[in-house]
Amino acid sequence: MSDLHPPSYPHTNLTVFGDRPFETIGYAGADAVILPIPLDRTTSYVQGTRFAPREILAASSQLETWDEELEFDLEEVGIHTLPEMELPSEDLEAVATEIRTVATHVFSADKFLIGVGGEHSITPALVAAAARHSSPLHVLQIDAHADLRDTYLGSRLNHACAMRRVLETCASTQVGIRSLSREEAQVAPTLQTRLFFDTRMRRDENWIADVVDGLGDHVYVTIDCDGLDLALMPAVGTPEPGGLTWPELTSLLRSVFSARRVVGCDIVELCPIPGLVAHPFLCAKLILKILAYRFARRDQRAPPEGV
Ligand SMILES: [Mn+2]
Repeated sequence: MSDLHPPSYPHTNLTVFGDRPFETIGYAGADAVILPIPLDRTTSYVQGTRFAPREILAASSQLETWDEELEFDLEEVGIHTLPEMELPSEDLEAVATEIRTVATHVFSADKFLIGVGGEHSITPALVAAAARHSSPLHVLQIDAHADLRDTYLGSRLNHACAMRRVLETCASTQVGIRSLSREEAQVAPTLQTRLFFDTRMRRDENWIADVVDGLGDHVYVTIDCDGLDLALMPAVGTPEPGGLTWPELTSLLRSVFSARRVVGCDIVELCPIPGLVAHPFLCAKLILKILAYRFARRDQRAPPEGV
């Protein structure tokens, strides 16, 4: 069932992606919908993910609409930014239900959803909504952490359990992993997931092709900011040395979007450092690249030979 009206839910501020040059269209005509979800409940080391959506949207006003890599103007894409969710103060089950309801509304209207977190606990609800619309779904996770714990600090909905919950919905591929517990390492081979450890990616120059080959037809991409090189992205609550460079991340995404139908994505775990705009800007630019890879013509999207 498709609904041309935007989902209705409690919300706080409304800052739109890219400011006015991008906001050319209302919800009904939008190809892509941005949903700010400022969840900051189970972050285990440093808190601050609640500030990420508004910082990312504020930074996005500085973006150019022209993508030089694909020679594509983002003004050709109908982008609609929904207001920032005001999440229920009760338990995380209520939060997950609210996120799943809103996301289901958007996916049912056949729109490409970009969830802007917030902590990683938002992902299972977004994936559950995406899987109802596009099945079978496959999740590609970019992250330093495997997030495969069954419970953490007494909760199954903790951000350290995000991928374990995702695997209750669909299979996954995990990229950039360099931090996991012994319990996670032992259980991983029994789960429907493929792990690409950061150390393997350093040794295997064909890792991007291997990642893409193993994906299903319909893909959801979840990007935890700590999957990136710590030197590039220190604004995270649980930092880990190593990680993907910007060219590695964008090459991977370009290949995935070129080869598969990506139905939605999220960017999570940014923990802005006061006074430093580089990290929210990186996330805003990442959204721009994702939109270009998703909506440029197929012949523009294909990576150059040999990449
Ligand atoms: Mn992580």
